[in-house]
Amino acid sequence: MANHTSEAQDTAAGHARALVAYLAQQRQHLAPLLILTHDYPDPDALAAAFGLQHLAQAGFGIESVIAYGGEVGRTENKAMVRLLRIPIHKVKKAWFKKYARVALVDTQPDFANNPFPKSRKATLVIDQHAAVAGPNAELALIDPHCGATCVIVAQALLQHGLPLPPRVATALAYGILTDTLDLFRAQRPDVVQTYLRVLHHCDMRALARIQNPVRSRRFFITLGKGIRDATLHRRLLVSHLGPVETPDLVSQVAELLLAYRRAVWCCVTGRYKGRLHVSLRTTRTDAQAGEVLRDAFDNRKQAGGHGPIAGGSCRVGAEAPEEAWQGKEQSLQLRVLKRLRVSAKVEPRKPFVR
Ligand SMILES: [Mn+2]
Repeated sequence: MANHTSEAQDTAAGHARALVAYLAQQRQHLAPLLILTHDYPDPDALAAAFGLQHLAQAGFGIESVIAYGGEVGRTENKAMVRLLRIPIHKVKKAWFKKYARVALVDTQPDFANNPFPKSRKATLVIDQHAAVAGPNAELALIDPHCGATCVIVAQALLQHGLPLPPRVATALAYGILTDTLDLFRAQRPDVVQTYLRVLHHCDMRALARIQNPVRSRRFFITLGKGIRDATLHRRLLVSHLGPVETPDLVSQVAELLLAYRRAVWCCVTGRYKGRLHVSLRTTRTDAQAGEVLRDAFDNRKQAGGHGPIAGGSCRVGAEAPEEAWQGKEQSLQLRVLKRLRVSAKVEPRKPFVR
């Protein structure tokens, strides 16, 4: 089959049509399909995978398995998987031999945030992140303006006219909400319309429980450290969490700290299993945080993002001495400061310590 990459358009409808047509045409050849999310999957990735699995199975009789690398870290995401009974599995290396057909959602074959073998061609790619090069896939549906990857899948489900089970609808609604900051970042009317159509089928009680989960003591200990450690360099708030229970805490703390009235940018790091995880957030909706963070890494492929959201990680080594960790944290911080043109002469201060 020829390579085919659809261009971004005014609505996700074209992509949704292409997805439905592809599944219909290839239905005899796609099973068993491995649906792969990015590592440490977020609600959008989980919803896109769950929605695609339902569309493939209920619409076309295509069996599939959902897999992810890393962990489901955030308390909200764990609640989402548990309450909506999303059948996800930790990916095993052998599965890339076992499954001839692999669909990537919310990520792309050459991105560093998934374990897909870089030399291999994917069957299907559905993503909202701008592609540096055309993804190596039989069908690539890339839409950088759709708000959330699961919007493409949701539109395909609605177009096909399948009944939307509450579990799937709830996942899709939550995926759209989290990736668009409660629709604030929904750039197109069709994103909001898709959300409203999906919301109609939601389990609102489950949605509320996912959005307001009970949290562990460890969460508050890490949050406390993040607050105490935070330093303000002009409009950039930086905090190094040290060892974290899950890398997802890094982005979560970054999002919480960004609410500080004097912060326009927030950069948070955390150490986890030999890697330094970094999250960068900004209140500037027109900013390209991914570009800023990529410039701060030795290897640009270790970071990525969309709009005001960026994340990345690099190896330091589980046995590395404290100085090595601190050195990496400081060099990253310096590069972000420089990239955001914050003068090194500005005296940083700790805004949350008396
Ligand atoms: Mn996404």
